Amino acid sequence: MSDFLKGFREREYPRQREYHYETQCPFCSMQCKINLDEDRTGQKPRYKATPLKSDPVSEGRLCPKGIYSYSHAFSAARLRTPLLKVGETFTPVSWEEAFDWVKEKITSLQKNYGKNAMSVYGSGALTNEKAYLLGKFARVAIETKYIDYNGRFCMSSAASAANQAFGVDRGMTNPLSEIPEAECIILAGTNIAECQPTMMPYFRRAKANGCKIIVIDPRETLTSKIADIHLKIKPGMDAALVNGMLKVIVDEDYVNHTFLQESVNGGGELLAFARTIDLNNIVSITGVEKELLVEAARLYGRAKTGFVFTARGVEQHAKGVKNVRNYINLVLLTGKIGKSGCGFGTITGQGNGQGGREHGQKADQLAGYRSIENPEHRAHIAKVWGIEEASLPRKGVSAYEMFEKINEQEIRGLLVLGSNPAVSNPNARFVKEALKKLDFLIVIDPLLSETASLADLILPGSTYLEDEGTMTNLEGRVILRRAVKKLPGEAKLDWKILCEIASVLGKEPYFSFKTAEEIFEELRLASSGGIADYMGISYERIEKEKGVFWPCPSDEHRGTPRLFGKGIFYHEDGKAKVMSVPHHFPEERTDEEFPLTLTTGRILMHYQTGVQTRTAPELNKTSEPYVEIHPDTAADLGLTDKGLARIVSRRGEIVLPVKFSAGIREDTVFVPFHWEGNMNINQLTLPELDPESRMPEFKACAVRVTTLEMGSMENQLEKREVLV
Ligand SMILES: Nc1nc2c(c(=O)[nH]1)N[C@H]1C(S)=C(S)[C@@H](COP(=O)(O)OP(=O)(O)OC[C@H]3O[C@@H](n4cnc5c(=O)[nH]c(N)nc54)[C@H](O)[C@@H]3O)O[C@H]1N2
Ligand SMILES: Nc1nc2c(c(=O)[nH]1)N[C@H]1C(S)=C(S)[C@@H](COP(=O)(O)OP(=O)(O)OC[C@H]3O[C@@H](n4cnc5c(=O)[nH]c(N)nc54)[C@H](O)[C@@H]3O)O[C@H]1N2
Ligand code: SF4
Ligand SMILES: [Mo]
Repeated sequence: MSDFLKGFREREYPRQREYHYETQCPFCSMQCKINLDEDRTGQKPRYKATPLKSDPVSEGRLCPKGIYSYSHAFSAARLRTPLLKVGETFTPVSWEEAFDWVKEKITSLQKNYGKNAMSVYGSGALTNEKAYLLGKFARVAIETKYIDYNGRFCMSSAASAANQAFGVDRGMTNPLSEIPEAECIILAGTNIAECQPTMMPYFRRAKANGCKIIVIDPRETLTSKIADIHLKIKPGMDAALVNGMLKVIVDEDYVNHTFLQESVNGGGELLAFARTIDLNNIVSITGVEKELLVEAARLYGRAKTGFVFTARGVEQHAKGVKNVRNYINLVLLTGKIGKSGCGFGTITGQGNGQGGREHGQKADQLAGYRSIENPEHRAHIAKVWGIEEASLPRKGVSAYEMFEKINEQEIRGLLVLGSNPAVSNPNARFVKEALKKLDFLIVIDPLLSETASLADLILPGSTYLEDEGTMTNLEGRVILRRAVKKLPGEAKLDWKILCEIASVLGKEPYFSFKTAEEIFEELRLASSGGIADYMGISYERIEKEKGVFWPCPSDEHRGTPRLFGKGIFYHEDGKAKVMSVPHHFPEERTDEEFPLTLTTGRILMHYQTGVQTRTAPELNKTSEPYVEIHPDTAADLGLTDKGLARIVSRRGEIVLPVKFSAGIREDTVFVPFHWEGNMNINQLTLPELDPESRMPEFKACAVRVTTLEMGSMENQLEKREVLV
């Protein structure tokens, strides 16, 4: 029996009334292991999730999303048959009809408009096997250059910055177990207590050992509660704030000169730049207190060990890459890397945000973190796939830019797997309108997301309980999730759907996989010799060793829990790079008409666009959409706590209940992005993209907040017409 079938415990005991599933939470990058019990006797609560004590990552903890993560998988809302839109309504069809439809549509589209008229959109929620397969599917089955994924909105700025500075992009340079060894930790734009809650005890342990924690965030959050210093920064001003810290570190000489000389390029220039910084100017443009900034720089500068962690607060900006480069400058200038308790990390977001960005669903990338424009890399992958190198497409465009191409009708067909782009893209109104222009949209999803509701064909896919495969967590540890539950109705495994579409398109020989493990075996070969080298990682090893850290180039290799030992980096000369980052401001500055800065993010109880977590009544109960605003700002605007406010940007407007918080900056408002339709805050966000990573500016745009009676866009337009 194959490992895949062995995973089907339910199938092995068909008449059982109590079921036990060993799985892991599908949501964030911690990937906590779960024991899920299902009772069909009616004598106990139907589902009960408990943590797995032996899990070295979660150490036996689960957050509320993990506890209720069975909700969407067992939900009555699960899609059970393919659904074809006939007129305005979805009609159930057989898989045979669905595949015939797909074949006809893709073939005739490409005949009329060329191969690149069809496009593919993936996700960091997918297993490594599916992410890899989707990259191959786009290039070999569809033969298109247009593939990208939701990770573009997630990890791309940090990925570019780490590649530039270190020559490799692995979220954390060290395992979680080293966090308690640090004397000082900087948490910049990362709300770990709500977004990776089971990670918090590592920081509490550090604190108990005397570690000082510095939080950099425009708001007080559950995470900032553990801070010794909270720098309440103006959104978008991280690069400037770090320049202030660099100034103190250089002037007071906490620089590790030996390390800088031996292991880093660009040190001299950065030191000279830091000396020119005017601290008073930094204080006025970042909105933080000078004493606190200086104290934070001293704490980090003087500490013998330390970490800097960033997340989307720093990265989701039109200059997100430069922001992260500056945080990495802090690490390299003080030499706090490559040793125990010393390093850098971008806190990975999605369950497989890490692996999802390594194996080829990015527009410019092939498996093993290879480049699609590099002749040697192309040749390696072409050989593994058994195709001609010349037939491999070149690089495409980033996620949001795909929707621009859809709007221009250069792209006319789209297949989405594991994402809800109609809601998660910036400037969502534009994106929705663009989607409506497509000749056809195919969505593979277990649930009816807003994007799926716009589709011409929905294919019922799988959830984490049914689907086997590996996920790479925030530490770079590759872990295995077994399939434990049968699919509902006629739903199919995602990877089987891709293989069957490939087969009807005549590409069966390249997609004849029988199990997820077979896909992984090919991924190992494809990644071999690449930067993200998985060659030495097997399902058997992962289970035996409770995960293996990449790079792991051979069976004998032990894996790499900590990167950059002995100060050796991944650039050809073995050195890391620092660079000076002059100050910059958000792309859209506030003005009289739009005087406040809107920043967006997450809350504990919901996950992303909420499609999955909204199926859990327990999570819904405690969380409604809202706009967080300082009471003084609200008073000036005539707003009351729990009353309604209208929020208007240059791209759209939205009405939300008000939530007072004395912990947020007075010039800033915060809205979580977990809701669809007219509650979707992305109707307001700015599609300005980072020139290097193509990350949109989700974390800062100019808005006006008013009572309902005032300031609607229509009023504004009327006013303008009167003026004209
Ligand atoms: N509960 C929950 N957990 C999740 C998710 C979820 O949807 N819900 N999603 C997962 C995913 S995909 C991701 S990417 C991660 C995201 O994890 P995080 O990045 O930690 O989450 P966010 O809330 O997007 O942003 C973090 C913080 O950045 C702050 N911030 C805003 N603007 C700025 C700024 O200009 N500078 C600085 N320094 N800070 C700023 C916000 O106030 C916020 O507290 O979470 C993962 N975990
Ligand atoms: N304003 C604002 N916008 C943001 C962000 C922000 O901070 N602010 N953050 C951005 C970030 S970091 C991210 S990661 C994106 C996330 O954005 P999305 O990826 O669009 O959001 P999700 O809600 O995770 O959508 C996942 C969809 O895929 C389905 N799905 C999940 N797992 C699987 C699977 O295994 N198979 C199949 N077939 N389907 C599956 C779910 O049912 C759901 O419909 O949003 C981005 N958008
Ligand atoms: S959401 Fe993250 S922290 Fe919470 S249980 Fe799931 S994997 Fe663990
Ligand atoms: Mo993300």
